[in-house]
Amino acid sequence: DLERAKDKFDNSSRYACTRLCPLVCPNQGLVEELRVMKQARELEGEPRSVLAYSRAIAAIKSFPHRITSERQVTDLPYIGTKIGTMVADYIRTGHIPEAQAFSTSIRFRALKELTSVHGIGPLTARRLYDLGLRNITDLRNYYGVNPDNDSQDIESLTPDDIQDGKESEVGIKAVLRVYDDITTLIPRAEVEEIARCVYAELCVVQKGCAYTITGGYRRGKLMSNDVDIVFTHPTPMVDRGLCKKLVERLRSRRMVSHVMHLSSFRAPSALRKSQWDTLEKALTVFRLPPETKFYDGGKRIHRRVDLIFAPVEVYWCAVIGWTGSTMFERDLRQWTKDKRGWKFDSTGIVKLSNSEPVLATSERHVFELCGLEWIDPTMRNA
Ligand code: TTP
Ligand code: MN
Ligand code: MN
Ligand code: MN
Repeated sequence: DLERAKDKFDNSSRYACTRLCPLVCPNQGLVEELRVMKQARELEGEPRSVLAYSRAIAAIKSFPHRITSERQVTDLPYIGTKIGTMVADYIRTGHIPEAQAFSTSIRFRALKELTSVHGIGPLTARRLYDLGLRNITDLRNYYGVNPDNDSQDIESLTPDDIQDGKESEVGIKAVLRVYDDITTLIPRAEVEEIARCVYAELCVVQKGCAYTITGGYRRGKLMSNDVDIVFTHPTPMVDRGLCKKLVERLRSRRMVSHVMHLSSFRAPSALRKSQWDTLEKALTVFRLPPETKFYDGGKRIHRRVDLIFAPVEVYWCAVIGWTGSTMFERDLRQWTKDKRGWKFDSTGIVKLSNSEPVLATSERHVFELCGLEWIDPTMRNA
């Protein structure tokens, strides 16, 4: 079946949303080396170069055979002479020299560790690096934070801390306290248990909701960095304000310990800064209640859990938008604009000519409307 499906896809297409892209590809070692190059550019603030590497990596991930000569990749999109040379080096030596240099560089390793804290981006990391900070221990000293190990205590954030779009030093300190926990990968069974548990609490707040676990989990990752859940309610408008109510419920039940970001519903506006702004969402730190079986050495691990609420009319767009991968999403937006003249994002599809919404009744329906062959979530790992 998959073999047949492969014939429908052209792995030299420039749009990642028209290629099959497995989680692990036949050229995974090469991909890992190129990811180091990409991350180095990210950390040094070179977005154009980051995008070039992202595209090349996505193209290589769709190539179904082990690459044994540079000629095999020259027909792939986004592989120019520079990356072509890196591929040739990799074929010859099993490494990309520049990537090896970054991997062992003190600056690269420090910036990588500093940006592994949610809320610290490359710019802040470079500033902290210049102040002499190199690792998590340095950060904890700098911000005056102790790791929180016993932590049956819930971080008390005042209602003022959960305002629209607020991300601050409060957030960084909170993350540093639970850093060891939230950098521990989450197995699939625990992802599912967390979703069940959150849903049970949601049912208390509002009956009849539906949800899909999205993110890397849905793309087939065995271990996830966080849990992403998209919710809706079949009755229009009933979803409105639910996100905040759910978070308050979870806080009162001592399951949500930190709210890193909360945004409530806002009417679509030409002024909105990013496409994600109009869905209600909460980026939280969560712990399963004591009666559940997921313990680590007798202690419940804090997990990052993202809760997203979508109106029923755009639920499937939200599910696709939050399933990823980021490169898949990027090219899906581009494809829909180029081929349909529509704007796609997780808040829905609209015709660019007259702002008319295009409604979809299922995930497959979104693909059909956009003129795309169906791609299983596990093949969206561009
Ligand atoms: P992430 O949770 O950041 O990443 P992931 O689930 O692919 O992998 P992991 O958590 O294991 O590291 O993002 C999930 C998807 O949600 C991502 O593919 C794109 C989308 N997304 C948004 O729509 N808006 C956002 O602000 C972010 C961070 C992600
Ligand atoms: Mn995720
Ligand atoms: Mn992530
Ligand atoms: Mn997430």
